[in-house]
Formats: sequence, C-alpha cells, structure tokens
Amino acid sequence: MTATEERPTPMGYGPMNRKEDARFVRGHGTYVDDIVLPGMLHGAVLRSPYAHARILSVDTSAAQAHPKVRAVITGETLAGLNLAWMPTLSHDVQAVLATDKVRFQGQEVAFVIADDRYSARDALELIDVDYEPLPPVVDARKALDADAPVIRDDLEGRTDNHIFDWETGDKTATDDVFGRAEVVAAQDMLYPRVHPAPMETCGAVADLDKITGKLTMYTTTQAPHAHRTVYAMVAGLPEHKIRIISPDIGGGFGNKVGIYPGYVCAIVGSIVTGKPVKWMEDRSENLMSTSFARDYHMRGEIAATREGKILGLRVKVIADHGAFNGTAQPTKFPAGFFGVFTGSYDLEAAHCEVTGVYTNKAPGGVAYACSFRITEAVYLVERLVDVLAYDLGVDPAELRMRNLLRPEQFPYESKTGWEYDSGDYPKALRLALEQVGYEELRAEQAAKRERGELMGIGVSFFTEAVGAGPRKHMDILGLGMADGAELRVHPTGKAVLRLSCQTQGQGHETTFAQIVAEELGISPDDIDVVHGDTDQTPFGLGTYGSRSTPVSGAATAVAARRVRERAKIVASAMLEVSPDDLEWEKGRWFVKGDPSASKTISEIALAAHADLELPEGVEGHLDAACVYNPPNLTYPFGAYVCVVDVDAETGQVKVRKFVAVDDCGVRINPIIVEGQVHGGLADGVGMALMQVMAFDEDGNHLGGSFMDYLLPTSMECPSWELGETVTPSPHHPIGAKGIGESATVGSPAAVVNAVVDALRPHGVRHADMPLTPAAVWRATQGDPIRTDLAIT
Ligand code: MCN
Ligand code: CUN
Repeated sequence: MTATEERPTPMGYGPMNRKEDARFVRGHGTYVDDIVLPGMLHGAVLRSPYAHARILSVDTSAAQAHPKVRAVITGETLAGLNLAWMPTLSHDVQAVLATDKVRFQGQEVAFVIADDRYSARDALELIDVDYEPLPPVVDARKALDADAPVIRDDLEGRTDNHIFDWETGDKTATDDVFGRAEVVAAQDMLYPRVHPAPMETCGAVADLDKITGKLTMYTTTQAPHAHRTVYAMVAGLPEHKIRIISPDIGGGFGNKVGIYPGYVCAIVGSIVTGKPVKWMEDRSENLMSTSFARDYHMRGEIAATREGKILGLRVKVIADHGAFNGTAQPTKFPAGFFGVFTGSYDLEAAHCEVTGVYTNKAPGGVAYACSFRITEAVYLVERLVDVLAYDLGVDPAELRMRNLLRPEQFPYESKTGWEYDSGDYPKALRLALEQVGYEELRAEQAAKRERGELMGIGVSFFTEAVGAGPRKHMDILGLGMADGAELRVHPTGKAVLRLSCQTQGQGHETTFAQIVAEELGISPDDIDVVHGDTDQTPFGLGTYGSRSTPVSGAATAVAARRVRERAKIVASAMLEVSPDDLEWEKGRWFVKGDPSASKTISEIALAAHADLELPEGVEGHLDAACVYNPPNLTYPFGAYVCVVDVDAETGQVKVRKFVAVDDCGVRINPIIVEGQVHGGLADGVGMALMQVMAFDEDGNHLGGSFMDYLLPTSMECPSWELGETVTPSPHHPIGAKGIGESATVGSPAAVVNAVVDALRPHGVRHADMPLTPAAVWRATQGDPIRTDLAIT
C-alpha cells in the first residue's frame, strides 16, 4: 500500500489518504513560528556554557542599553514575580532561569526581549555573567560516589545526588529461582542517551491581554490542557484565563510533553512588556536543553534450565535523570513503565531495582517514542534472551518460541503486576519467521561464515503497554488520566468532533473522523476534527504513551454511540414506531422486518433540530460527549526480524532486510498504522547504529547539531516489509490498541541482536549501542564493546 494512491474515502475503517495532507503538502500548515501577532516582540535565551558552575553575578546593563531591546529577564526578575521555579512532571522543581548555580550546559540563565529575533540574539552577547566553574558529574555511575559534588544543593537537606530507589517484583522468589537454576546468563548494558529531535523545535507565542487578563499561548505541546493546568499552578494565573493553542506540530516524539523554561519566559516577557512575545529554539538549543531519553545503565541476569526454559529475571539499573528530574511519572512509578521488563515471556519470578541519580546533564529521562521506559525494558530482556541463546547454543528464534506466553494465558498478569489484555504471540513470531524466510537466511549465513563474510539475523519480540492511564498506573500532577470527546452532528448531517488530544503528525484528523464514520455512517470527509485549543475542546491529558487511540479513540466511539442512541429515539418519533422496533445499519435506523421504512442519519439530524415532537425527557439536537477513563492499558505486541551485512574491513553495518509483524488490535487506518511503524523502525535503526547524545568529561555536550547527532535517512533504511495479526483489545470499545511507539520500542533490539549475531565468529556476545563503524570494527579486532557497571 502506498500513501500516494488515489483511493475512495471509506465509510469507516480502512485505508484512506490523510485529510491533513491536503494542507501540509501544499505548505499551508500553520506552525507556532508562523504565528505573527500585531506588535509582537521576540525573545532569546542566554544559556550556560558550563555544565556546573556557581553564578557570581549577572550584569545585563549593556544588553538593556541595546536600542532594540525591550526587556531583559533574569532569575531575580522571576523571583520578584514568584516565578523562579517551575514544577517538573515528577514533582521535582526546575529553575526557570538559574540564579545560584548552573547545573547543565545549555541551562537557561537570562531572557532578552527585543523588536526582532536577530537583535534579541545579538543582545545575548552583551550580558556579562561571572561564573565560578565547579567540578561536574557526568557519569551516572559515579554520581553516588561519596566525594561526588552535590548537584541539587538547592533542595533542602540534600547531601548527595540520589533521587530515588524503586523496586518491583518478588525478590525472595527471584533469588530462589536463581539459586536452583541450571544456567544463569548475565550481561551489563547501556541504553545510551538519545534525543527525539523533532523537525520543528520547541517554541511559543505568549500574549497576555492586559484588559481582560487573558493569556493566549500558542505553543508546541502534545498536551494543551495539561500545560494550561501547569501554567495555572506555576504562574498563579486563573486557569479560565489561560487559552493554550497548539497549532500544527512538526513532530513531537515525546519532546513536546513537558514544560520548558522558554515557555515560562515567553509568558513573563508578555507580562513585563505588555506585548505578545515569541520564543523559538534553534536546533542546537533543542538538542542541548530539552528532554532527552534513556541513559540507562542496566545489569540483567536471566535464569533458565539447560533445555532453555526461562525461569526468572533479575535486574539492576542506574538511571541518569540529568540535573532536574523531569520524568513524566510521579512517586508511584519513578522508573516509568520499566516494570514491564519481563516482556513477552512466561517465567516464574522477576525482580528489579532502579536507582535514579542527578547528573550535570539536561533534564528529562523518559520521552522518545518510548511508552515511558518500555523501550529500555524491551531492549534489556530481548538482549538477555539472545545472550542466553548464545550461552546455550540454541537458536534465538527457537528459544523465544519455547518461552513466549501462550494465547490461553490471556488475560495475563505478569510477575510484576501488569495485566496484559490479549495476545497470540507464537502466531506473530511464526508469521515473521515465515515472511523473512528464516530457515533460508540461516543457511545463507552458514555458507557466508564459511567464506569469512559477516551476516547477522536478529530477532526481537516485544509487548508494549500503551494508553497512559489508568490512574493506578499513572497520573500527572495528581490529575487522573481521563480524556474527553464531544461530537456534534449539524442539521445537514455533517459533524464536528472535539478532542483533548493533539496530533503531531499521527493523522488524527483522519483516523478520528474514521471512528465516527464507522459508528454513524457519516463520511470522514464530512467530519471536522478540532483539537489543540483548550477553549474549544474538552479537558484531557493529551497525546503521549500512544494513548490517543486507546483513550480519546474510546471516548470518540462511545460519544458516537451515544449520538446513535439519541438518533434512534428521534427516528422512532419520525417513523412513529417504538424504538425497540428499530434496527441499526451503518448510516440509518430502519424498522425491523421493513427495511424500506428507514431514516438516514442526516434526515434524523435535520429532524432533531426541528420542532419535532420528541418523547418526554428527550432533548433536541444531535450531540453527545464522553469522558473516558481507561480501565487498563492496551498491550500491542510484535515480532521483528532484522538482517544485516557487516563489512569486516570497515565495520560498516548494512541493514539489508527488516520484517516487522505488528499487532495493534483493530486497525482504523492501515496506511497510517504502517506509516507509524515505518517511522519507528527508522528510529530503531538510528538508535542501534548511530544516534547518541555524547558528553565529554567536563559535561560539554557533543551532539548539538545534525552533523554530530546522526539521524538515519532513507540511505540507512531498507524497504520495510510489514505483516500483521489482529488480536482486539477486549476492554477497548473498538478493540484497538495503540501503535505510535511500538516500532521504536521493538526494533533496536532486533538490529543489535543482528549485529551481534554477525560478529559471532569473532566471539562477540554483546555490544552496546550505537554500533558505529568504529565500534563494530573494534569488536572484530577482539575488543568487545563492554559497559563495566559497578553495580553491586
Ligand atoms: N491507529 C490506527 N489503528 C490502531 C491504532 C492507531 O489507525 N489500532 C492510528 C491512530 O488513530 C493515529 C495513529 O495511528 O492516527 C497513532 O495512534 P496511537 O497509537 O493512538 O498514538 P497517538 O496518536 O497517541 O500518538 C502518540 C505516539 C507517540 S507517544 C509518539 S512519541 C509518536 C507517535 O505517536 N510521535 C509521533 N508517532 C508519531 N508520528 C508522527 N508523525 N509524529 C510524532 O511526533
Ligand atoms: Cu514516550 S514519547 Mo510519546 O509518549 O510522546
């Protein structure tokens, strides 16, 4: 299937070109940087050149004297307005502008507002900050050393860099399993720091109307309503006087979930100058100072019988959270959803301990198409299964097949307490192996090895947990995890759907219209999807954790069903029969036994707005709303096989073939689902082979541009070969599960497993990402890439 084919609009689910593309491909999208308001000023952020330094003084007088500068804001200005600190998503606090110390390179120190963005940038150079450099802590494993400098001395009573200890699973049962296991395979591994790097950087236009006291904020956010509530909390502005508008978004990938100091500075800029203020990051600022992902030092152990029955998993992690803990998970799950590390396997016991630490690096810790740490969890268990296969001399696909959860075990409660809703795992793996031609590939590999050529086949299987919610799993600043949908059918039968979630490229304007079409028989072309404006949409927590379909999609389907029931009563009045005598067929209600006596949804809509005599208690018009509180997460899954050729001379890895079988339950729009998978697979190849946010030992950021922070292009990607199985979610109104992060979660392990498999003739059992040519070449020279973790 290709997205460019002309195709008819389906009346419901099915392949359909994206409605939003008509404006995107013509260059008519409206992004934050396209917003121009009368009298608008421009802000620029002064950032710290040091990873760790005391601020002795900040002299802004020369900048203030610049003819085009309207204001210069420092931490002191903010303290006067009671805005010096803002909450992070995990109840930590982050300095909006540093006053006492800078704690990572790129941290915000001052904000200049000028008539144009060039003058604002120029004036940054006129600000004189006197720093006293302090020794930085860059390596998370050293952050807990007794002599490590204390990064967060702003927090009362803090004498070390320890943030939290968190554990899950049954330690006694796990130790017992390990005590009697015939085989234990252990491996240290690092999931390096990476950054989502959306094409559009972060930015905002803040516009405070002094007369009405209303703040309108155009901003790059995946979660407009959550941002509004946080601003109300941070800025002390009344929530009803804040309007967040998130216009077209040029990719989020998790980067646009949190609040950044620049947003708050834009608001303060508008308060101080009385004018609209625009702030827009450049690429380096985005890469250096907005939320990163991963940075997980993991030690995993897997216990099994000699026959290859997996018995247990034992894991220790040191998690680098940077200078401010911005994890989108509060106290209950400080390690996010890493607790699903038992993956897709039937085992007896599991235990894991995670220690979170502060370092002198940019804050964050979660987001990048990750489902909140499930990427790390899947990578860990899928590498461990391969390491076990290596030690046992068993084929890794065969070892997985022996240990995957069986369909009859669903719904399945994992050993760490997650309720997997549905799945047929062996079917998906079998399909992937058939589709890739596994047997033939192994034969080809054996022949190549004879000739000294390096070819590898990597298998991974993943279980995702998406739909961020329910409350027992997650909350943000104490808010529950329900999302609203409001549906109104106009008198002429066209409709408008208002959503709390916000698309950043996932195609919501299309797929959510398709959900309504499927339920009501109104063409998706006749349904407008409104989102990204808090004044026009119902409250909800937004788009991340692939939760739009699981949560807002459910709200949409339920709202549409409510409209259908309202329509039934109107139709019964029109047809002068009892509602019980009516039957639904997509798009119309008809009289049982007399299909010719029927009313279409648009006839009903017109009548519902007329002064038709409706039964007692039934209101006119045709609309309904739903606030959906998800009872559980949805658990999509998939089986991936990657084939690589490695050039032994140069260490260059070529991904030759990649088969991905995904199951996200019922698919609303198969081409959008496939697009989501394509993007995630490219992400996986990028992380496995080239992407890394590196730092030197002084804490200098080494990936501030796309020349240094390498993203994969089509040149590094094969032509993806996709397959599917469909196992509906039993608790979701339309049986759909999320898909937005599956491929990013599942693919890195497949690529790394393939490269390690290729290097097997060189005795390589594990290699850390990114597997750059230099790293791979070193491995072929007998220098195994190892992360020596000092976790005891
Ligand atoms: N879909 C479908 N059938 C299903 C499941 C999903 O047709 N069974 C469709 C949905 O209706 C939606 C799309 O696939 O149009 C993705 O749906 P879903 O899995 O619900 O994910 P979200 O819409 O909540 O998107 C969030 C997710 C996340 S968390 C990240 S990170 C990510 C991702 O989406 N960021 C993206 N994919 C992205 N794709 C683009 N282009 N840009 C981003 O920033
Ligand atoms: Cu984890 S990145 Mo997405 O949930 O926005």
